[in-house]
Amino acid sequence: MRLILLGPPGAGKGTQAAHVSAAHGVPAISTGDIFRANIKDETDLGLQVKQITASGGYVPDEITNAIVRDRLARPDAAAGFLLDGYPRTTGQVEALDEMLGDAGHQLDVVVELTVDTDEVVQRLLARAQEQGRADDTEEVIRERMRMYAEETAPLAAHYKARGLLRRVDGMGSVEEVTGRIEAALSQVPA
Ligand code: B4P
Repeated sequence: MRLILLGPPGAGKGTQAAHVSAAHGVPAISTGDIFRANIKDETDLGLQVKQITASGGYVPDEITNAIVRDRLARPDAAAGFLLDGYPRTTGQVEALDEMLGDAGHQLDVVVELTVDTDEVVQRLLARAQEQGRADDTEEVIRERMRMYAEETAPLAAHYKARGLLRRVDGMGSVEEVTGRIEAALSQVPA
């Protein structure tokens, strides 16, 4: 299965990606996790993206696309993958189409998690208390929401036009949302 998980910050992408990855035996590839690991290890990439992610902006497409291209070329992604947090811009959609085309692959489904704005802010502020992520302050959360509405939300229409989009209600418990995602995936033609 080749799947994209779309949704605003705090929609539960990271949480659900772990479930789908385990249930379907595909690697979950999160650009946000890759950036955070590089920031923690103080790599050149980490130093480049630290300020951008801390302020809620988007890392430039050239950098992000190169990372995903390398990751998708690894053997464990040959039979399928789940992309969490990528693509986020139209430039990334185009780059991904090219990457998959080169490999003779096509996407199977794009799942968009929908969640109320107030719920998203509550979830991220709760995470700030538990994990202390640099970009989980109220001001930065609002900037991430703005970036999402401006740059990423329009991608759903693009995938809808291609017949790939499944909208899933992301409100409720983690288990309820997982159940809805699995129901949506069961309708995807094999
Ligand atoms: P991400 O790591 O992708 O951050 P995010 O969109 O904010 O999603 P996140 O994973 O945090 O939230 P989730 O919904 O899983 O990106 C971080 C930054 O990296 C970006 O802002 C950007 O700067 C940069 N970046 C990443 N990808 C990029 C790209 N492609 N292009 C350019 N820049 C890029 O989880 C939210 C919380 O909700 C969790 O704490 C979870 O425990 C909780 N939760 C989940 N489901 C719940 C439920 N049902 N009920 C209650 N709580 C729930």
